[in-house]
Amino acid sequence: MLAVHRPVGLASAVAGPAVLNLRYCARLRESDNAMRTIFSEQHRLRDAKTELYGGELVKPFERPSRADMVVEAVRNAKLGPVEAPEPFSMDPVLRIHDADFVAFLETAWKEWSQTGYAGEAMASVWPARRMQCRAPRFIEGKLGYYALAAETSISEGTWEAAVASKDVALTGAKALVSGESGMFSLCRPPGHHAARDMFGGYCFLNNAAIAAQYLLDSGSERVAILDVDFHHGNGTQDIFYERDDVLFCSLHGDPEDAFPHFLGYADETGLGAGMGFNRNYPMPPATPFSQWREALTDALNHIREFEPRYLVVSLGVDTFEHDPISFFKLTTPDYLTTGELIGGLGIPTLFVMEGGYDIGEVGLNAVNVLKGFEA
Ligand code: 5XA
Ligand code: ZN
Repeated sequence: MLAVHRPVGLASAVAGPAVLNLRYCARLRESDNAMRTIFSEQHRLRDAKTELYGGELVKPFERPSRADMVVEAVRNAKLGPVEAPEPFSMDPVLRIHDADFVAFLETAWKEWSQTGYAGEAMASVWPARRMQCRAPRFIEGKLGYYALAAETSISEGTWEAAVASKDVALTGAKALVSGESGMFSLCRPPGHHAARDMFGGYCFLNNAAIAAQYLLDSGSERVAILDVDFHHGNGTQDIFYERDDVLFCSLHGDPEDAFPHFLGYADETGLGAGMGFNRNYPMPPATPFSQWREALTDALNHIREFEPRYLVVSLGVDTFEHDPISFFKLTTPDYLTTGELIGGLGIPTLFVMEGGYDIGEVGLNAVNVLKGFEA
């Protein structure tokens, strides 16, 4: 990618005295190319035992080994250093999520386990059409009020893992502000389905949205979010739908056929000031890379025209041909091309991990995007 935004320290060192130690220069160039990965061991605290899938309670597809496979692939590929996140306060979270929703997430497991229920906390009743849309007192009702889907249980440690995951995103964002040109926030649990006041689709706090808002709050006028996860980023769309400072582009399985079903159609283009700043690219079952790439190219053109200071990529690799819960046909080499195309924008970019459930390949596919970006 274009070296648009070199870390300040390196820039001044490179422009330093005329006589330079060549080995030192080579090391500088190496580390300049290395992409830093932010990763928290705390992700393992999110280790639910059950997911509602096909009418059965199964072992969740979104499991700790996913992130472990990705960080192993990062290390094997020698992509760059793997660093722990720094802790942030809840202020950046509250810029995106409602306080009552955040309080609910924080206490949901305790409230649920105190009832004496044997299983994990899952929504089973909703404020459906013509019912009252308000949060009741009892945890069963609260779950239905704040959940957008039933598959995602809240288990012990979920809140702590979600908090660490947003720190992973924010640490990556902070590094961009300090001058990095590309960062990988290996978030888990993922975030792009989480709306202002809803969890579901394995997501609790919207890491990408929190990072994007942090980048804006750090003094940039415009930030773009490109969501390449197989599923529509309904939460991110919902959060920024009426705003013109964030362009949201999402490539995903057609909601006629794919989760989350009730958002992600092409005619959702934004509202009010946000009109024209939301672009959805729904695609049908068995979509091959050739077709997906056309959508990506179009989205990248819109991002280029928007001239954002930063780009946040919701990086899901459940577009993979062998993903167990999705239906696109991307192959492992396609992820390299994807990274190269994104890198061609020359915009400082934060990659935020979202989905991808082929445990054997999730690491290689994610790392291929990052390697392509760096190429
Ligand atoms: O990106 N979102 C996901 O991968 C989760 C989909 C959940 C489907 N029940
Ligand atoms: Zn997904």
